[in-house]
Amino acid sequence: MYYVTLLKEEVSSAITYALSKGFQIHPDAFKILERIDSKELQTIIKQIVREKAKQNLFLINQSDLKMFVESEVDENIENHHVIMFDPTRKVTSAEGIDGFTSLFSSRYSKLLKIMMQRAQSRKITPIANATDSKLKDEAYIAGLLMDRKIDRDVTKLLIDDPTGSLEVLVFNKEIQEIANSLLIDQFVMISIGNGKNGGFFAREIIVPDIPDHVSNRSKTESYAVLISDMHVGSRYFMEKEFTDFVSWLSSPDPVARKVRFVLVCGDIVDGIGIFPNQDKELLLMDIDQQMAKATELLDKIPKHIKVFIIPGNHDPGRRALPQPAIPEKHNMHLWNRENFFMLGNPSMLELNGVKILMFHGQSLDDVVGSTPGLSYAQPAKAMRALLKTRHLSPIYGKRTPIAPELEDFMVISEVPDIYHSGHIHVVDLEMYKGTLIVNSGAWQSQTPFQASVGINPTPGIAVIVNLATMKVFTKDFTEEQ
Ligand code: D5M
Ligand code: FE
Ligand code: ZN
Repeated sequence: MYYVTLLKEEVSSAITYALSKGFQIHPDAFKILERIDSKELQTIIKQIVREKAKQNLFLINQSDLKMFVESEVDENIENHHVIMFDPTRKVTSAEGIDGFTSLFSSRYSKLLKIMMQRAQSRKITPIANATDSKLKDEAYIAGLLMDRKIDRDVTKLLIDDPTGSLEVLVFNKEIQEIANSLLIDQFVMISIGNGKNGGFFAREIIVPDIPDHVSNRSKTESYAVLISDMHVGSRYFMEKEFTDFVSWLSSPDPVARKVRFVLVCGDIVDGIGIFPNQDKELLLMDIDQQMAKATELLDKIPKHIKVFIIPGNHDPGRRALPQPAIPEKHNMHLWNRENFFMLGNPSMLELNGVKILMFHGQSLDDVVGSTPGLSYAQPAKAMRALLKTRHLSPIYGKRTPIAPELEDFMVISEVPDIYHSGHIHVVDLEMYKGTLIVNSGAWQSQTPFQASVGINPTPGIAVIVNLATMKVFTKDFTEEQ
């Protein structure tokens, strides 16, 4: 045992343990034992001994240990972050009708400002003036779509601006297609003409949309990993796959070595009382137990990776949008970590210069539910529809609760390079006018509710973006690693 006595105490006791269980240690494995965190070594050896004994294998070799070796973090890879917007300290929530009025008036003026970048915006007439007089040839109105009726061959749009309301008829088939895909309460600009029997008809409908743009890039090759919807505490939470994902972040895999950011887009836990009879689907019946478990799992993410977490509709805290960060009392541990950032929903970040909009995505239910041609199978298309309205949750008073804030924080004022949502539990990627749209799936297998409404989730997959090239790919942790 001459060999052993030269080693650190923790190393020699780990070796003694393995030998006592009838194991041999390959000389190559010996060489890397000292490079493993000595505090963890005993646990690691015990785990390897247990696993290999089950398979009747009694030799520990280098490949068993490699993943536990602490490798140096490359300090040349940038990990710069700026939190550009976080609603946590901004939410006030005005009450009742006053709040609703100010929310919509803020929405109108923010979107009008975005629209001002278009040449046609110079021809905008206040609705009060449009109804007073005979129109000039090219008159535009701009406002929020309050209502839409489809009567046989005619679509009727009711538009509001701060000066009044106007009904616009759409006869043209092509324009009708646009009119019928608009989301209620979204901002639109419409070129109108005087109809034959009084009234107004639409010549053209313009939505705010985003401009074609070249996205910002990181100067050094670095990766952001996008995930969401773990639903810790649910019977359907895929703990093994999620743990494998977290271990991968510390592995010697060349991509993993360059990951500097992990973005978690809501539904961290399954919550309590979120839907009827939820308790039948829970393993952990207490919100703090659920958060503690989530914390324990996330805590294994190595310290050189920055983790940004926003809440979803299952997490503790306010339910109405915009949501402040998950309250500190539920997860003091994560709040106090240097590499963890607890943010609100939605939030905007800049990671190595790349602008990323994070929004859990509750409103996608209303978008899919009200737009012909959209489905849960392709959430990126529904996300694109929101991007075109330059608003994350326009539809007021349906399934998505929206707080009557004085300012509308859900307007997409700045064009993101990456637009990240979850909620639908289906991984879907799309490039739209220079913005990478990502729906990051889930770590929860199909629930009875999802089965009953025909939602087929694609859980256990991480979305990985190279911030230097904007190339994106997925890594499936349901496959044998
Ligand atoms: O949402 C999980 C999935 O369930 C996601 O695909 C949206 C869908 N979902 C959620 N609520 C509803 C309702 N009320 N009707 C139809 N589909 C719904 P999660 O937020 O994780 O529960
Ligand atoms: Fe979810
Ligand atoms: Zn959700």
